[in-house]
Parts: sequence; structure tokens; C-alpha cells
Amino acid sequence: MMIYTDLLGHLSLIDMKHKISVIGGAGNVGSTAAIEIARRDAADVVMLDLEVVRDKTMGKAHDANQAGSILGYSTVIMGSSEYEDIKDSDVVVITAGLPRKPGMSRDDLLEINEKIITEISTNVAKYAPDSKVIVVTNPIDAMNYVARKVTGFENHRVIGMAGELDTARFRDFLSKKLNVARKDIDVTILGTHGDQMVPVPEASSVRGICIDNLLSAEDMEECVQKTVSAGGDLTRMIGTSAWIAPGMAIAEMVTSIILDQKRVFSASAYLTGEEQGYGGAKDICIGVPVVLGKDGLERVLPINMRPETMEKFKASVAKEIEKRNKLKVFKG
Ligand code: A3D
Repeated sequence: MMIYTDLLGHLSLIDMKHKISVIGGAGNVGSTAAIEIARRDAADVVMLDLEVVRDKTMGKAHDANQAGSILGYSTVIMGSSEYEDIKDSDVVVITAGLPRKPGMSRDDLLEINEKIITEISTNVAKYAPDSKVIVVTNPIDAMNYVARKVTGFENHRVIGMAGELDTARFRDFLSKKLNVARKDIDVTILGTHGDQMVPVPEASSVRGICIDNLLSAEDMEECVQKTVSAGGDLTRMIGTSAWIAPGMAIAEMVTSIILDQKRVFSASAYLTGEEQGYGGAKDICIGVPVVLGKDGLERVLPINMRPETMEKFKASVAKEIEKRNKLKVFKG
């Protein structure tokens, strides 16, 4: 809502709401993201899922609307299985696809989820051609690549969520080690979302104090290893992949875009080789620090990695290239 006064000084309200669509909206991550976006009262939300789960999608949308009576948001949440309903979306979030089961790696989902992302991206390009897209489906960097290629959208309009979740996990482990509040810890994680993610100690701090000054190398390594294995550990405990922190991370990214907040996130971006500090990595999507605002991914921030971090980043890029090379959309 925006408040303005007319020439006579009368106060008026203009409805400035945006529209967000979540594809895969009946699933764990999609429905959590949809509700968290709704709570912020800045955008109406469409939860779209397959026709076969239409009742579940409608039921979750009703449940979320009813929660609005308690929490006080006026957002309208609509359940749907029709792509016409995503028309005029500012942002389309894609969480549709298979999640990991215990013992699976994210890369085991590559083939099956590529088919799903290809179908969805075709519909997004048709029905919401001016939207920004946030891809969440795993293996995220490869699925982000598929969505960018299939939609044909410019690089700045297709972004992957993963780094915001990884950084949240890293901050949680560091907070326990350092005994300081999570929100006062800032970290950067680069690279692929998976075993070869690259937490960057030289770009991590507690309120600007470089983390190296506060933590031994062994303690840092322990936090790094816990961060890398956090997704797999949760999958083992829950029986499917986590959804609460992922849903919150999506809502933060969506909010930064629709309210033009220009917040900085670790996120999956398409690299052209021109970005400063990333060793010329190109024609892949991979995690880097980005600014999110009204145009989507407005800028990749340059970085100065230590040689040992750069080595890890290069290994991560090599792993992502391997994955990209297996994609149907790349092989043509
Ligand atoms: P789940 O609860 O199974 O929800 C997936 C939803 O997608 C279901 O409701 C399906 O009906 C729906 N779906 C499947 N195919 C289609 C289609 N073609 N069109 C529309 N909807 C469809 O899974 P989830 O919500 O736990 O996870 C969803 C995805 O997010 C998985 O690939 C996870 O691996 C991934 N994920 C990524 C992160 C990252 O940080 C990158 C975190 C958590 C989950």
C-alpha cells in the first residue's frame, strides 16, 4: 500500500500490490514460500501446481488465506492449475520438481527435473513474458541454466536460489561457535550448491570484523563442513529435503526485487566471463554475490579471492561445467 495526499490534502491509499506466482506451489518449499510472501502484504500470490493435485493446491491456498485473518495480511492467495493465472506476474518462482530422498545427491535429479523445468519455462515465457524468474528446483545451478535457455529471458531476469540458504546455514553454525547473534554474521558462499560449494572466510565477518580474527582454522573448517553437509543431514532426518529455511530465503529474494531493496544475496547467476574476480568462468550458472532490485539481478559484485579460495572456486566451476554438459538443452 502507498499513502498519498490529493490537492485538498485528503489522505488516500493506492493499492500498489505486485503479483508473484509459485510453480510447484502445493509442495513443501513452494507453499512455505507462498505463505511467507503473503505475510509481507506486498504482493498477491498464485500457487500453481499440477492438475492431479488441484484439490491439495486449492486447500493449501484456502488455509493460507485463512491464516491471513489471524496474522492480519490482506494478500490474496489463489490456488491454480492453469497457466493463464500467472499472467502479469512480477516474479515467477519455480519450486516444481522432485526433491531428494535420503541417500540421493542433488545431481541424481538432473534428468527428471530438466524435463519438468523445460515444460514450466516454456509456459512462463508464454504466459508471463515480462516476469523475473527465481529457480529453486535442484540441481539448482543446472536448472537455472535450463530455465534461462528455455525462456530466452535476459541474464538479469533468471536467478537461482541456493546461496541464501547455504549462507543461512553457515551463519547458524558460526553463531553457535562464536556465541554471537546470527544476524550480526555476514558470509559469502560461492560456487555450486552441493559438495563443492565454496564458503569464503575472507568475505565473512561479524559486524565487519573478519571472521579469521575470531575463529581458529579448525573451528572454521568444522563450520564449513557442517554447511556443506547440512542439506544431506536434514534430508536424512526429515525423509525429504528441507523447506522452512528455503521458503524464507525465497521470500527475502522476492521482496528485494519487488520493493527494489537492492539487497545482496549469494545466488545462482549466469556468468558471461566478464564478471570481475571469477577467473573468466562463463556459460554456466553458479553461485556469486548479486544485487537484487526491480530489474531482477542488477549486478554481480566483484570479489578478490585468496589463491586457495580461487582454487576451490575453479573446482566448483569445473564440476558445474560437467553437469551443464549433460543437459539436453546444452547438447541441443
Ligand atoms: P515437493 O514437496 O515434492 O513439491 C514439489 C511440487 O512440484 C509438488 O507439489 C509437485 O506436484 C510439483 N510439480 C511436479 N512437477 C510439476 C510440473 N510439471 N508443473 C507444476 N508442478 C509440478 O518438493 P519440495 O517442495 O520439497 O522441493 C521442490 C524442489 O526444490 C526440489 O527439486 C528440491 O530439491 C528443491 N529444493 C531446493 C533447495 C535449494 O536451496 C536450491 C532447497 C530445498 C528444496
